[in-house]
Amino acid sequence: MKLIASTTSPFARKIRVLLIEKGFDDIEVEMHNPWDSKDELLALNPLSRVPALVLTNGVVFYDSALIADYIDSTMQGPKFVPEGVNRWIVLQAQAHADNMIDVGIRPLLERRRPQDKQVKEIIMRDELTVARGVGVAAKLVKSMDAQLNIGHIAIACALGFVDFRLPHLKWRDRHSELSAWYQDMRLRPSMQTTVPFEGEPVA
Ligand SMILES: N[C@@H](CCC(=O)N[C@@H](CS)C(=O)NCC(=O)O)C(=O)O
Repeated sequence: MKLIASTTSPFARKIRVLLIEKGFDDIEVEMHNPWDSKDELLALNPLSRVPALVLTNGVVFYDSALIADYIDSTMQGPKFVPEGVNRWIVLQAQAHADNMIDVGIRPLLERRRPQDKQVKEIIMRDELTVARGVGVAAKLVKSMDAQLNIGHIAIACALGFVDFRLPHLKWRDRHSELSAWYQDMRLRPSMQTTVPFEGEPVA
């Protein structure tokens, strides 16, 4: 089995953290820059996105929620997607975090365009949405059982993304409880070994 990731992708980070928390820190992780759309990545995921999980039989899964579910359902170790009512709360937390990142990537891409072509309204609207999303994430963390689950991991990776890409949002100023929770999450070895960085290749 091999995980296709990038050094910066928060979605790939979620899967890397999950694997480490489950005790599979020796799974091969291959870094690609999805924005380059090189043939090696396209052969695995024609949509040119990370993460993708390559199984030993050659089957490739992509979309981080599907990969997380597959890993949690089929691999040994503690469970991070609970059964019962909690399941839906936890999966909603994951969906919320993933959607926050989806929205947060847009102003990032907009800012990469030449300055005179950037649409400031798009940047402002999307950043405001992310800021609101952090507020909802704070409520979701409070609503979940304390035992670590995929919702916690997803929210932590989304906050890591905001710190990395949108630090000017200064979310800690408005969410002290979430900030304290995230401080504990950040210190977990799984989070420490997956801190995003602009390396070679980047995404
Ligand atoms: N819904 C997907 C989103 C994956 C995604 O957007 N990955 C980004 C990196 S953070 C990517 O590969 N972007 C390249 C592109 O969209 O062309 C998931 O959860 O895996």
